[in-house]
Amino acid sequence: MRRLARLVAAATLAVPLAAAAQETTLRLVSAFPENSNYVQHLEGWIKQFNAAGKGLLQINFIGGPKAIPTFEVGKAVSTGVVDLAMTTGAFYTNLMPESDALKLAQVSAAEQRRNGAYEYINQVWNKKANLAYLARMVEYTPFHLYLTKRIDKPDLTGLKIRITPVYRDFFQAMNASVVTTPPGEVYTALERGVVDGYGWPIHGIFDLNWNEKTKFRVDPGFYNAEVSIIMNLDAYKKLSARAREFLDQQALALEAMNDHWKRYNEEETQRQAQAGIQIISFDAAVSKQYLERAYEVGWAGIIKAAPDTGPQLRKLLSK
Ligand code: 173
Repeated sequence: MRRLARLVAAATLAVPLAAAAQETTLRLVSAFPENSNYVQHLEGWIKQFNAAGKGLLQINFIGGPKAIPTFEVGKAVSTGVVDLAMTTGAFYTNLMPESDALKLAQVSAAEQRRNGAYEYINQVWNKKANLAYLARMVEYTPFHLYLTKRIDKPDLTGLKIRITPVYRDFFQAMNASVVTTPPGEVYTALERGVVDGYGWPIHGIFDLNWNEKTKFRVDPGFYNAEVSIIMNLDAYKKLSARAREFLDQQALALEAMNDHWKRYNEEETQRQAQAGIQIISFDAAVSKQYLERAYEVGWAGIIKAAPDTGPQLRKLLSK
């Protein structure tokens, strides 16, 4: 009996082990905190990815900035410490300054696949940072300036504002003094009065309780918030043709969900109003100047830092 039980155990073990030998598991980290809506969106995708990819390809979600700090995630993917990341270009400008250009896109991710932008992005990302650019999972989302103090014109003289590279050139052009922090440090900076405001998309300020410290939102919003999935290029090339095809399909499916943000942004805008966050807006002429200035200094910054690729990115990403 005991020998039979052992034989049965060995036989049932042998099958999953054989299957596991065919299956590749990719390690993924998030540069955004684990309690952000981005991670929620990501986890829904990973769940169906793993269900569909059984026996072929799986994703193991390692965690957020506690695993790898926000501004070190790009390097970790580039060097193969992890295979995949959910991050944004502003977080890996230390690898390639033009990564931050994706925020300036005025054409959709779907259009970027049609007009050659996606291909060009991959060429540049491959060559400069050993990265494959798989999919854009956030778009249709403006950034805003949020404040604890009122302003009546686009002049931030005397104000200290939390930034990432996304906002640096624009806020500095309005005379702000700036301090760079990852998302995970915004609440403490607000609480301690270290900053008088911050840049962030129209959605997500409730995820980390910033609403508690936010009095004003400046309209209009500007740019096009980008969150994407990037992959270590060697890990991508090492996949079997079948696994790579599956991954590409799944990436496309993630990107195809982006209409979600249109609805979500409307809900979040209402939620901000209900929370008593007041809107600061300017007259039509000043608003127009505000937006034009945002793009003008945004592209100038990219082209200065990356004169070799900036102009072509501008051509492919602008309307
Ligand atoms: O941290 C940020 O403000 C930032 O750069 C960003 C970029 C894309 C989406 C959300 C935040």
